Amino acid sequence: MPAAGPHVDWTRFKPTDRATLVFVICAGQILLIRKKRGLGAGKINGPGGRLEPGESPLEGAIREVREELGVTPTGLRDVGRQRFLFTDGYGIDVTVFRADGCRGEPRETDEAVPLWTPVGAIPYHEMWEDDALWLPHVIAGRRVHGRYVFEGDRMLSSEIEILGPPDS
Ligand code: 6U4
Repeated sequence: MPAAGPHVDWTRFKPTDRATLVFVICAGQILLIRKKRGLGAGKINGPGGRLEPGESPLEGAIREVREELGVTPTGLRDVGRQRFLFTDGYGIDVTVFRADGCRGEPRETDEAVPLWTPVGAIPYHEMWEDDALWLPHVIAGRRVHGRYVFEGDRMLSSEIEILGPPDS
């Protein structure tokens, strides 16, 4: 991973889209998905997606988990914000939530295949490159803010700030 990458003035960052990611973590397992379409199709990630107009991040997070896996996440806490700028100019600002459970049994949909995974066996090599930098902190109970530049699938630079535990 390069220590330095393209210089970006993040104070002027205007994302094309705002989105969410949700990691349900309970009983030593984390609920991941194999994404079937959209940005990052084929990769493993948490459920989530772009916000609809007028929707709050919390509302969008719950809606996306319902749409992608047919379950309702419970006990969501905001665990930070990850911002991504792609070299083609696309930008996405992602609010990340941790959830302590879900109502129902996750099932495969047109958008995703559910993968309950032991927290000690997360397949980072099949995920976006940035996840290995910040998801371990979320699992350990911390909040993390991050800013990344990508060229397609390749991470060119990263800056992360590790914060304390989420407000309860
Ligand atoms: P459609 O196909 O319009 O329903 P939607 O589910 O709204 O798609 P999607 O899935 O195409 O949105 O893209 C947004 C998702 O991609 C968000 O959940 C965040 C995720 N994402 C994008 N870049 C990422 C990255 N570098 N690392 C990461 N998640 C990323 O962990």
